[in-house]
Amino acid sequence: MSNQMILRHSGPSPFCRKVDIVAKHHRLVGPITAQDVDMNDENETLRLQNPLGKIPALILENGQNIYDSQVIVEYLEDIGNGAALMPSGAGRIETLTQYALANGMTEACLLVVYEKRMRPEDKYHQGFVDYQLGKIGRGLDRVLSDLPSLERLDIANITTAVMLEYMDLRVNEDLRDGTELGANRGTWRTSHAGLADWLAGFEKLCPYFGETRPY
Ligand SMILES: N[C@@H](CCC(=O)N[C@@H](CS)C(=O)NCC(=O)O)C(=O)O
Repeated sequence: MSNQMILRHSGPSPFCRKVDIVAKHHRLVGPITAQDVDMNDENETLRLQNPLGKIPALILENGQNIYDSQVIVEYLEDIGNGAALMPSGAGRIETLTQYALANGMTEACLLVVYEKRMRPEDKYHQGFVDYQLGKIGRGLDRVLSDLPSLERLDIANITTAVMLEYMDLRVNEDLRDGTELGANRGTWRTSHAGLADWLAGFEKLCPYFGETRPY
């Protein structure tokens, strides 16, 4: 039995970045050792730790494995020292819904990326990508019309900010081809310019955002 928790993760993963920010906020970085995952390795122990083979997964001191990121966030919130990030009281359901939207948009972004990364080129299915891009586009509209509060750090504004920068990193919803962006940052910054202002405000609120940026 180790007295360290082990976080199976990868730097660019948006779900891992969300967990990293929550761990920093709750001053839990010390007791957590981050361990990179090789997704292409069939013998990767992650597949035993989390049968879904997804990151993040957290191995507790007693050997128990917990996943997915939403459960890990709840766990860190239970044992952490920082102010609560999960909502309570008035507005709780609204904040949880904003959190669910940002998580769902992140899942859709990943499906766009995986369609390119995991499928042979001749099997690339533009209709499927467009279906995911529809979710992302409508989601951006909704985030803009129902901006997560920046009064204090919470799980909705963290997850939304991480999702937007993941789009900068990997997805350009206007190119409609699922390509990785490189220098060409996400066109959401022009199509939904108000979100760029919101993100700048979030960065001022969250000291861990820059520290966890994977690029
Ligand atoms: N719902 C999961 C999603 C996690 C997820 O999809 N992680 C990606 C990396 S960002 C992954 O591990 N993908 C590998 C796979 O889908 O097999 C969570 O919130 O943790």
